[in-house]
Amino acid sequence: MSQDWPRRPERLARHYREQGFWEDGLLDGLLREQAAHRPRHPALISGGERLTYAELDARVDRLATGLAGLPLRRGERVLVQLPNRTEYVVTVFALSRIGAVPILALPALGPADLESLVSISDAAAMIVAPGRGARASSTVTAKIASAAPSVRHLVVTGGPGGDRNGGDGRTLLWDSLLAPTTESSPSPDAPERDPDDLALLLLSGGTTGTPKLIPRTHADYRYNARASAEVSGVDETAVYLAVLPVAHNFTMVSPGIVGTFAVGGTVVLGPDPSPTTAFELIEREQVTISALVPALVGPWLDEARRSTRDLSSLKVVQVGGSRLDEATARRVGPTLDCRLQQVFGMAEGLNNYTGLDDPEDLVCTTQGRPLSPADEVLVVDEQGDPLPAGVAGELLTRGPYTLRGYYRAREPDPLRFTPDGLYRTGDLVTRSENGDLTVVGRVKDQINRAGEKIAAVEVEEMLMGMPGVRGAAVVGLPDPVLGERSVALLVVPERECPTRDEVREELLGRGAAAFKVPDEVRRVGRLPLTGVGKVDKKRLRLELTEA
Ligand code: OOB
Repeated sequence: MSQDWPRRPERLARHYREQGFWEDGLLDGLLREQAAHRPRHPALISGGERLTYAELDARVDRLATGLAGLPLRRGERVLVQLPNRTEYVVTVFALSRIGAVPILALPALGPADLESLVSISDAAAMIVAPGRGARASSTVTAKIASAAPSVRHLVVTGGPGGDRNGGDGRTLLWDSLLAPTTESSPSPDAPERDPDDLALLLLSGGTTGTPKLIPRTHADYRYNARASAEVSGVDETAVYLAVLPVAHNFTMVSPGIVGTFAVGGTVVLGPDPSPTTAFELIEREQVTISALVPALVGPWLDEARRSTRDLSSLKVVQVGGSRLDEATARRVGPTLDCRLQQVFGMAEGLNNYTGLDDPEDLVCTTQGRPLSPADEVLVVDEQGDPLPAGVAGELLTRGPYTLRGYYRAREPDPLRFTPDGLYRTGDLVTRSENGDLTVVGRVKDQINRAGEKIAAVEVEEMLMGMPGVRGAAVVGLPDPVLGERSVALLVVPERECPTRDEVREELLGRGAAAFKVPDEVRRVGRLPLTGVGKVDKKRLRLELTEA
């Protein structure tokens, strides 16, 4: 397996172990450990269901037994696309328990994305929720599963409105995989596993058409989780409310679900991110911490002024995923009567946090500092030379939980990694004398729409496929609500320019996720080009914002 992804050089790995950054445990071991320490402590609350650590751990065992019996084997990849429900948590930890590797797919991903994830990873199984409209109905998923030669099993969870059968008779029901509980039922024989093994594959925001998979190990993920819990003040008394999709790295590990389990706290899964749903849960479950993207902050603050819910248990609201503007940041603390914590993270690894005791100004104007003393960060100019404090440049990083290369990348990618193994984040930042980072933009060609990342090239390629389209460029423009809205510029010399509705139809028809449909479609005479003939996005953005 090890040739599928680059491990850390042995010298660094030893250093991370000796310094205590990497411990010996495995990802699912976190639950086992808590089930031993505090069996009756509430671990997971979702819908009407409340599971203690002992109950959650036992359910993970039951599913692990069922999955092992399929069979699924150590090291095999399994695509998981599930909503914020108990099944997601049980599935991820059960796969981990048998040494299989979950690929965490956000619910918003469309069939085209799922198809390429399955094909890059040769996934042996897909575990999905039943049909939700046209997007990824079981029928569509069943089609993907049967077309992909590697996929042996399609597992569908139960649930309201579920078309329980994919139509081909091969579909298994998630519930049917739960092995019966009997007093004597042994835990599944845990296969030999190593903390340095692959634990999860996460999805990169991506700047190219094909999605990239991020290899994360047991040791690196556990460290990310535990250290994040500490800087977020999460301990066994914490009640973490997950409102963002559970498959997002922010919700998983910063400190999220895994960080909360690492210290024996309680996780509450919110079925949707609306403030009314969230506030009801905060009041009922005495939630202490939650995590939002900037686009949700405004609606939360508005609702807080109207709402009669008691939110006094809330101590920390984390905001990350894209840039939070200072004015909104300043309203969070007073309106919700809690601490704001900005989180600047990436599924590739590096997490930055503002401190809970930092002065107000710092919390509202910076995106925090690296989580670990072992995180190396550099801010460099276009030649790769380090810049002094206060000067904006690209952020490069290397550390105990940051990847060294993507999963099954054909060759080392000099655009994303330096020869020394530093990850080029593509983020433009400034760093203060004290090491606080402020995100000022991106060098990579990606649009950050309300925290969802759109690779411009991918959308451009689809637009170029439309009749009469000779040139296409997609750029992000500042938007007060979305952070960035996506604008498609089309060169259509000889016929009517497609309308936004036509573009939407085309993209959805090609299986694209709805958030990738441009917010605006404009016709242009030509696109500005750089010296080497690439579309000059910098100039384009400038022209558009000045226009
Ligand atoms: C998180 O992870 P991803 O992988 O979806 O996106 C990472 C990218 C960063 O490279 C940066 O461009 C942007 O999202 N970003 C921010 C930000 N947090 C992320 N830009 C400005 N301000 C912030 N606070 O988005 C993610 C992963 C773990 C924790 C938090 C966020």
